[in-house]
Amino acid sequence: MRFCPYAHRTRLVLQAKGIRHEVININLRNKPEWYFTKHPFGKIPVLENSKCQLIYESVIACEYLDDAYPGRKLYPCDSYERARQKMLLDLFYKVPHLTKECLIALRCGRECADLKLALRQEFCNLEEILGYQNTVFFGGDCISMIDYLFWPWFERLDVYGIADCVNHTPALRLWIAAMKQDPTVCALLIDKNIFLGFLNLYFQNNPDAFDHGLSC
Ligand SMILES: N[C@@H](CCC(=O)N[C@@H](CS)C(=O)NCC(=O)O)C(=O)O
Repeated sequence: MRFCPYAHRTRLVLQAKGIRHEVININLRNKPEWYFTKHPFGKIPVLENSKCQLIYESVIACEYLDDAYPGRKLYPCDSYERARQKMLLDLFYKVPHLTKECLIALRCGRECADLKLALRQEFCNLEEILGYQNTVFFGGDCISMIDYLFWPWFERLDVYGIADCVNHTPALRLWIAAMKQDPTVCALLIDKNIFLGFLNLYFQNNPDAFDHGLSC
């Protein structure tokens, strides 16, 4: 849970909106039976509200939180701007898969030049959008939902060993720098050593990988 980019999205929104919550981490290599009563396939994240209603799929969960709770609205109120953020999200759909495949290839000592090339292409597309809009963030000059929905994969570039994939996208690098200044992003930054420790254990198939860095 602590290392899952999809769960990270929902935690960003909970934090940005100041929603009081409790996080329950699941060991994905040893899922508790009860968890399947929360999600049919035992995937994370799942939100459970005070009425015991369950919401899964990170993008849906984030939108639900934005709609159902007070605090600053992360999606724009304007219908077109909201639709535009969803179109941007659609453009992003290859990034989670490509970053994961790059990580697996690097960790398994496999060639990943083609995967990195494909990822760079996706980043060039995002770069073009920032250049065309001439804004720091994807939704404009202020951080908004789309930035939080993208962020977890960019935070992971370094620990995954693929930070060089943004070398040729200066606007995207400026966006990353701006994101790192955001109090919500800062509050949830994952300690690099703990993350690397998790990845080492995970790729050794160690069942305790998901508990790495937790104190009893
Ligand atoms: N589309 C889902 C993806 C969630 C997902 O794949 N989560 C991974 C962890 S990063 C998971 O639950 N894996 C465990 C499994 O597949 O059994 C979302 O956006 O929430």
